[in-house]
Amino acid sequence: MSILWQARFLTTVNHLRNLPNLSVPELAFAGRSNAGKSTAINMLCNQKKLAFASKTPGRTQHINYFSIGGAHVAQHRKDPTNLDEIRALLVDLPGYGYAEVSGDAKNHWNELLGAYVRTRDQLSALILIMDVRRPFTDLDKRMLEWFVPSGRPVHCILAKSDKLNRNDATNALRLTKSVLASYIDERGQPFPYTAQLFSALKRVGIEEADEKIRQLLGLDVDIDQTPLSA
Ligand SMILES: Nc1nc2c(ncn2[C@@H]2O[C@H](COP(=O)(O)OP(=O)(O)OP(=O)(O)O)[C@@H](O)[C@H]2O)c(=O)[nH]1
Ligand SMILES: [Mg+2]
Repeated sequence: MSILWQARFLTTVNHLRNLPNLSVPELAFAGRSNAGKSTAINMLCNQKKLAFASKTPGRTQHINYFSIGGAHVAQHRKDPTNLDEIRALLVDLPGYGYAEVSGDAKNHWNELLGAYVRTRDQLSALILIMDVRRPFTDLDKRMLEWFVPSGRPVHCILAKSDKLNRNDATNALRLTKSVLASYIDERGQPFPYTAQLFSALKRVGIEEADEKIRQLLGLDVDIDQTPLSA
């Protein structure tokens, strides 16, 4: 059982000024509309309807926050949101590149997404979800480049790997890793960027993603094994 399974809906946000005022690390799932962000979050948190996944692109239209930690005690309390016990946050971002969104709404989201990934201090790392059949479209590169200056880790999840045969999926992973390796810092060093294949349908890559996310959020110690006093 992963600590991610404790995830609970916390809040939904439409403006940067309303982002939760907690200082715990947060990890955001970014990617094109329909890439599989909400589905991956549901799968990793082992809950069918935590994040709203749908066949209709553009389904996630706000920034949705899920909290991790505290749920095991919250069940026994009247007030389910025990902010002090939240250890980390998962963030489901609205997808980009959805053609049907009107100009004004598109600008609003682009600005919100760009400002969020460029300025959010608590954002410890980015999960970039891409359809394995179309890794690194221009919009994905733009998203990555907004985040590069932070120097923080990026983990690419190539979703829907069930849509390709093993050979083509492996090639997509190799291509993704070579794009990631092309980013170097001012000292010529590579950034902490990683990638993996993932399929919610065939349950491929769930353990790998779970382990990576717990590591990125500093949650690698299972809460049940944490000593009460250090
Ligand atoms: N075959 C297959 N389909 C998937 C997989 N993951 C997601 N899907 C499907 O892709 C569609 C979009 O999934 P969502 O999780 O809603 O995508 P999203 O990235 O959250 O989309 P937005 O909220 O619009 O940004 C749904 O019909 C899912 O069932 C997968 O691993 N394999
Ligand atoms: Mg979504």
